[in-house]
Amino acid sequence: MPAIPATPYDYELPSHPSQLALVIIDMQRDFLEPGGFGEALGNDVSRLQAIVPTLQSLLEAFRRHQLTVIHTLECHRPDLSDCPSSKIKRGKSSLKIGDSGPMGRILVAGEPGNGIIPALAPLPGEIVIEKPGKGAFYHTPLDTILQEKGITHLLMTGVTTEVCVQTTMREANDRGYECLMVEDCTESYFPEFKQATLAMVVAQGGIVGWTGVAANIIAAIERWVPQGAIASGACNSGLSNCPQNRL
Ligand code: TIU
Repeated sequence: MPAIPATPYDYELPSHPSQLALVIIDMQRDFLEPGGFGEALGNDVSRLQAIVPTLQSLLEAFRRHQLTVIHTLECHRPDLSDCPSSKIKRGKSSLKIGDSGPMGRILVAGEPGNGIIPALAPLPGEIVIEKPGKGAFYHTPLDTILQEKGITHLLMTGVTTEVCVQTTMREANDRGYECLMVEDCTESYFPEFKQATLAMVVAQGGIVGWTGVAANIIAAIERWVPQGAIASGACNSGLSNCPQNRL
């Protein structure tokens, strides 16, 4: 089986390309642009932009070869019935979840600020998971979808490294998925937390999984699936945000 150079050792790809998915966590305006949830929490959101071109290249490689792509959004229903009061109350910001900000209501599904940034907007056929928690498996159909599609290997990307990306990777690892965190396709508001997360994932012989870089993954995919693999078409709307694919 082809393998990707990785830490703590090579990451073996599955026996068939249909068993691999790219998971893009929460690349939303709420986290990457001023006026959203990330800034309301007191963060400098500008530093998350750095990964966008590299993540675009990885996404394009997956699209070119018709491999499975899964986007997630952290969001809540407009009535906030899926948001624990502890999450609303947490922090000292004057702008809380559900409040109106410059990009609409903070972290509420369907608001302009809650959408995925245009550079990474989902295409028809790509899976979009709306999640109320930090982990993408909590109160979502993600595990069922992965099982139904026979997916065993996940490449983890997105923001923020130590919050939603790491939580999701740990959830996936406990469920038996072989996960690799893509170092240059994930970012944190705190560079030291990103480095710490990468280190703790691979410690103890890969206790949570692997880390690797996008260029090595793209090169491996180009060698592995030159003809393209599996299309997961479910949405024929032609709309770039493909809302009916949201799960
Ligand atoms: N605050 C922070 O770093 N992250 C989040 O609240 N959500 C995600 O990581 N997506």
